[in-house]
Amino acid sequence: MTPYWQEHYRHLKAIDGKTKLQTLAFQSSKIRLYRGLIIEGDNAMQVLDFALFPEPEYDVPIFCASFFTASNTNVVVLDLNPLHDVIDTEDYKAKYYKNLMPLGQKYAELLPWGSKITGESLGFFSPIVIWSKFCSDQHLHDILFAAFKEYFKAWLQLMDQAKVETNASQLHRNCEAQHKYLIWRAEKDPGHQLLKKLLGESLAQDLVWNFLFNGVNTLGSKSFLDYFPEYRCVDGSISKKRSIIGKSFENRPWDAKGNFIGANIR
Ligand code: BLA
Repeated sequence: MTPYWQEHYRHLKAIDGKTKLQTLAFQSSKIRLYRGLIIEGDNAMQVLDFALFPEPEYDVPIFCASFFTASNTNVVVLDLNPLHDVIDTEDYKAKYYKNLMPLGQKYAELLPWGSKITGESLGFFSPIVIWSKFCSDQHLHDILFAAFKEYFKAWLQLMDQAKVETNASQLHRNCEAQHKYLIWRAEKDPGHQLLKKLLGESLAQDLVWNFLFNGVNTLGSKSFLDYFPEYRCVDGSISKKRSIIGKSFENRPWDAKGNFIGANIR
């Protein structure tokens, strides 16, 4: 692992003079970007946003941990976000998630489903996603930490066993899938409002586009609207709305075998 070009973002001070933001990033031969952001504010506000992106030669899922805590509420996403479709097709799901379903099922029973969620986000999640909201409780925090360790270990194993892709069209497909994911999060991640409040508009934009979702300017040339045309306003700009289809999925839309049992999200 080599430290990445992160010095500029290493320690950031928020406008309020109290909240501290720290980042770290690395890369290695198989991992394009391994980065984390920690925020510690007053009133016990805490954020961990941790993600690992494989090199496009590997179609391994993206490791994603996004934990937000404030005034007793915890908002949690922990997942191996799929690079390719796991709702309508079987092959990618069988390749990476079939063996992980018991792990996902274990934590689906221990942590409550977080209720309704931005519909578009579901398309980026896997059958083992942990999407949860709960009041602060040491027992649930311990479960979440155990889940984090197990998911991370599972991801490292997938990465270890991953075979390098040499087929040019498959490589392009991996690149584009990662680019679509990055541009979705760079444009619509729910953390942006808070980052803007803490850092001001331009530093928040810089952090999001150049650090957190690095690769968004290099892995592909399509625009957000090319991938998500439903967000186009009449004047050609991107709708400011976070979601076009709104929030849905009151209950977990995956069964224990990894079949999608929710309503159509397209
Ligand atoms: C809330 N974060 C959320 C929600 C989701 C995610 C699904 C619930 C709101 C919703 O339904 O949209 C996370 N959404 C994701 C992830 C993906 C996605 C991981 O589509 C991946 C594809 N969260 C952060 C950071 C901050 C943060 C860095 O990652 C703050 C700096 C905060 N997340 C945050 C806050 C909320 C939230 C404040 C609650 C506010 C809200 O619901 O809009």
